[in-house]
Amino acid sequence: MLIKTASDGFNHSASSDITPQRVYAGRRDLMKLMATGVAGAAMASMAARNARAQVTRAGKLAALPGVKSGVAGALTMEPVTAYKDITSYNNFYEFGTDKADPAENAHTLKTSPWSVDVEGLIKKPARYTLEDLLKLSPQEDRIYRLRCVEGWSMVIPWVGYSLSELIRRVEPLGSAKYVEFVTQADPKTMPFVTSHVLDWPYVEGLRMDEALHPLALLTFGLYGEVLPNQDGAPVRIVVPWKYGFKSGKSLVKIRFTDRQPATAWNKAAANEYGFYSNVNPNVDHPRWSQATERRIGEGGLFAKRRKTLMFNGYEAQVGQLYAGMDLKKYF
Ligand SMILES: Nc1nc2c(c(=O)[nH]1)N[C@H]1C(S)=C(S)[C@@H](COP(=O)(O)O)O[C@H]1N2
Ligand SMILES: [Mo]
Repeated sequence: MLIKTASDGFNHSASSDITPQRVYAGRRDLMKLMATGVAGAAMASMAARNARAQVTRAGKLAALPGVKSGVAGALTMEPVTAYKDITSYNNFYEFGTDKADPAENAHTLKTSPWSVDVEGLIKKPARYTLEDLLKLSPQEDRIYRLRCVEGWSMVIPWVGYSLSELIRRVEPLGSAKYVEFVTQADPKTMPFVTSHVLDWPYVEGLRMDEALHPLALLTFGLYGEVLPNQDGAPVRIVVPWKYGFKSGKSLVKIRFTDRQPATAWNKAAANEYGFYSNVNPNVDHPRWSQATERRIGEGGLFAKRRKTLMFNGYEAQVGQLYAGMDLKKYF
């Protein structure tokens, strides 16, 4: 059975045994290429074509075009989630806990002027203005899956560059083992930071080698435009192989430390949200399974849940970072 929607030519059914013709033809070509050893490059160029075909600017905010990313795993063949869904179904508790709250309330966030303090165990601590950061390295298109710990996912065309570009420039000391990300907590512009749902500011963290992994993205835009406020304007982190809450929004400070940072969700419920929080279908949340996910935008008749992939599908790229670790203990 072949199901093709007229609008985009992609099959929105969750069932992977139904193959859209376009992709199938590509796969046959790929089989031939496997033999010649250039399958990786072929896959990358197919994914890049897929990206160009699907991602047109929303025409709502300032343009922020990216160049094609050379980072393995930065693009995907999967259909991209609609701009409307990406910008109206959000978690950004500083603006409320309902999915619709951030889109409704985040207009009060003041994103200019903006700066990010980079400090701690580094040779070159500095305050970077947003303008400094925007031009520090070429902006790239990166289409990543985002898997929320709640059991839903999206495919988002981000614009940014590897966080490692910034880390390199500040020259971490040998003693720097972790990176802490502190996000904005301004009660004047963020109505819910007066609530006690979390211990503000929203803090996240990575181990140094995770932060240096080329997939970890310092993110300034989506759909070829600057970030909408509800998605973490003007700059956020995106760590695609981890649950969405590791990707802190509206970043104001990056601190290099020798100790594992105390993170917001870990402080709120340590038994439910570990420091690592790698996407892992084999480790359930204490209150629900993590084996499957609902792809936002896949509604209607064929809306089947998708199988959640190890490391959110980025195992080939990041699995090595966790070699030998007990992922049930370090969840
Ligand atoms: N500062 C801040 N960052 C945050 C959150 C938050 O509440 N506050 N929510 C996280 C969660 S749970 C998810 S799933 C993602 C959602 O990103 P999106 O709304 O852009 O899709 O942002 C993460 N970053
Ligand atoms: Mo989330």
